[in-house]
Amino acid sequence: MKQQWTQDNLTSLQSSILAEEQKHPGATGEFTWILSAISLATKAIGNKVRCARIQDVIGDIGEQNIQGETQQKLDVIANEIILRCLGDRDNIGILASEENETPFLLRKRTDGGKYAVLFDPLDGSLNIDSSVGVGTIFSVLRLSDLGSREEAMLRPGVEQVAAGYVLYGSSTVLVLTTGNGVDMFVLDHAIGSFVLVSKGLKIPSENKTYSINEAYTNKFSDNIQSYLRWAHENEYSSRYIGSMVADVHRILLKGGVFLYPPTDTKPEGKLRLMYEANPMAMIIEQAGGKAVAGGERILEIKPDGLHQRTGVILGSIDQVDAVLQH
Ligand code: P6P
Repeated sequence: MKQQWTQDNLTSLQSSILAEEQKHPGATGEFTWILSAISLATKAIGNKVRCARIQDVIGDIGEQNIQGETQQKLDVIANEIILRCLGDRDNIGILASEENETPFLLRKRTDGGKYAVLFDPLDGSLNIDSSVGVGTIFSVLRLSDLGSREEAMLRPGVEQVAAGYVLYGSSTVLVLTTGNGVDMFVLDHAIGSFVLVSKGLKIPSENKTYSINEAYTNKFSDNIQSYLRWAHENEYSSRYIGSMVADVHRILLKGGVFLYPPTDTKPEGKLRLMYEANPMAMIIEQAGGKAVAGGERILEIKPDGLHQRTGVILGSIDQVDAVLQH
């Protein structure tokens, strides 16, 4: 199906979300309130990413985060920008970040804190010094009756009410789903707004491209190694950037399959379930694709920890199935 690109009328992120909310009687517009904070925060982060090397934002801060990864200056800056922009949204009960060991319990559900927003503030930040595309990934959950306690947030990905990412690449692209398909916006710096460029994105099939870090081939399971041998013998091409948002965005637009499987040194996988795999899986499924961890649907994994990791295989249904057949 030919990709539908809409540039004939100027639709901003806010007007697109408001139009969507009007389809739901009783919608209170509080969703727009959260997404406008995400829009503001990611515009500010994009500005910092674009000024890397001009402003002193490159390099690490000499400390490790909860993940045991060296924190980059921009990781901390991006994290603080998001916490500031989202923190004063009075319908957010919990904020949870890759960069912080424990979530921020802002307000109880009974005090209006109805949503949890989980995010990776700057995924792929180790690539910033070489100007490779990096991104912010976010997931929105409605809090259960457990109020603002952490358990209220540990819900399977099928319960997400919204998911999205912002790719700070050659253009600044926001991809968003609120459960009714996937829409894509590009930041028009001339007017300072994310403008709608595609509604109802559908992931193409029949693109024989895989995206995986082949340096770990000998550490993958036998079935992944068997798949790679088969792909090499069947005219597949390989594309791997090492920045999940950039790799997944390419898969969303062009098709193919992205894999970050468990290895013998990372038996639970590397990517985090709650704020990387789940939001990406919701976007890919909403675009007509498939997202699994081994044989299990990622969105049905029952989380038992905020920072738990998972294997990831996601992309076009035909390409994910080609992996699973090995
Ligand atoms: P590797 C970036 O550090 C990240 O978390 C994802 O953005 C990316 O997909 C993955 O790790 C790359 O990991 O082991 O291939 O460098």
